[in-house]
Amino acid sequence: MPCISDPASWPTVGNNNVELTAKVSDPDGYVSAKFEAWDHDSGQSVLSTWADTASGTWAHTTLSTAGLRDGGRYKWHVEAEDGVAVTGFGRDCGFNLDRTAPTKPTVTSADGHSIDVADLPPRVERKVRFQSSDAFGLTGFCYSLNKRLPVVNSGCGGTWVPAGPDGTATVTILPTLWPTNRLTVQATDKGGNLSPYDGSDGGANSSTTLITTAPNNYVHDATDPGLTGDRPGDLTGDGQPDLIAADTAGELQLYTGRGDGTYDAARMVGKPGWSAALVTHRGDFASQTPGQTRDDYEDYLVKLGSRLYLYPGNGMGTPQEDLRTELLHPSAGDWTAATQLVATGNIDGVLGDDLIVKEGDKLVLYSGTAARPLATETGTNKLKPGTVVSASGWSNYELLAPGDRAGFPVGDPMRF
Ligand SMILES: [Ca+2]
Ligand SMILES: [Ca+2]
Ligand SMILES: [Ca+2]
Ligand SMILES: [Ca+2]
Repeated sequence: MPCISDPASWPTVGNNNVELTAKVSDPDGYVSAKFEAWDHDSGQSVLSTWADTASGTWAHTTLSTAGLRDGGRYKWHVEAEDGVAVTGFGRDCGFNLDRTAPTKPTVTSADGHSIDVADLPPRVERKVRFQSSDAFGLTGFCYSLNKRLPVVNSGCGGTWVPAGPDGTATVTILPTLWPTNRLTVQATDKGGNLSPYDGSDGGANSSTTLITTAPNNYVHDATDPGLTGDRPGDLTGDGQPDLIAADTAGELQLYTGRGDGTYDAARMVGKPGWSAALVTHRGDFASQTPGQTRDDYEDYLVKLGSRLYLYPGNGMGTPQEDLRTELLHPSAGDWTAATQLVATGNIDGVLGDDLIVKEGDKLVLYSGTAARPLATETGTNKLKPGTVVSASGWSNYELLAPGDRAGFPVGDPMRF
């Protein structure tokens, strides 16, 4: 611990012991450092000890904080002795001892819009302010939106923001859910103590605030009669179809469509791990919200290795990796034979978006359901047997997902 004399800048320690250090020197080469520590308020001594060291090096000793007073202020100093002469004590240093957690953070709006009244729709950035208080001050807040914040002993399992001297921080969040988004916030003080949080979504120690949203804005036009969610192929909610692909580094890249056949520069929406992935999107097969089967945002069907996964989209172009579910092949052990996936939207005329898979030489249609997920055997993630729509002759053809490019005819998968 460095020697800090100004009480306003004293370090604060929590449950760890304190390592006191001092650089001491003596022309004779051998030196002993005498450490003393005491309770600043009562004057009671809590340490008096010697530590030998070579001249010019750091002497150190450990002060156990086990018997020290929570909320106490302590001081310490050092002098050097060589058995003949003493230097006299150097300046007094200090520290605070803090084992008391900061208060549970409050979350308030910082953008003039209410967070608990349906005011703004999802997919609009919001500014919110965190506030907590602590006797010795905060280092910051760890927060997570619509994802459980891991309960950890140290470090932040979510997003970290430092706290100002007033115990607040203002952050920008992007709620994507309707009607509620769960924002979990935990404060950390300078002693490393964490505000109450038990990992739950309710109860006294949930530390979760609901961010309420108004119904979504969907971009529709006269060509979309009856459409209820984002337009087919649109992953970002702007009404234009987008492209997505894994690159050679294994990152998943989103190319946002401009609507004129061109695309914005790639934006990474998946960290490395997508090497050789087959990715398709066109349709709503799942929801980000537990208990719902659809959310009107496009989702991602992905073949990774020999397995097929469904990733809910967040309406902003990012697949929700922590919410993915594996879809099992109805008969084969895995999806090794699948060489292409094409989400087609509703192609079989039966309510629900569908998936066509090129398996070897044939095309197989896996149908969706009125509730939106692909049809599965009851109580499992195993898809119901698909319909072979073409038994042979497809191994040398590439399927194109309709709508993947602006102006491309929408309809049956095409050979070319
Ligand atoms: Ca504290
Ligand atoms: Ca788009
Ligand atoms: Ca969805
Ligand atoms: Ca269908």
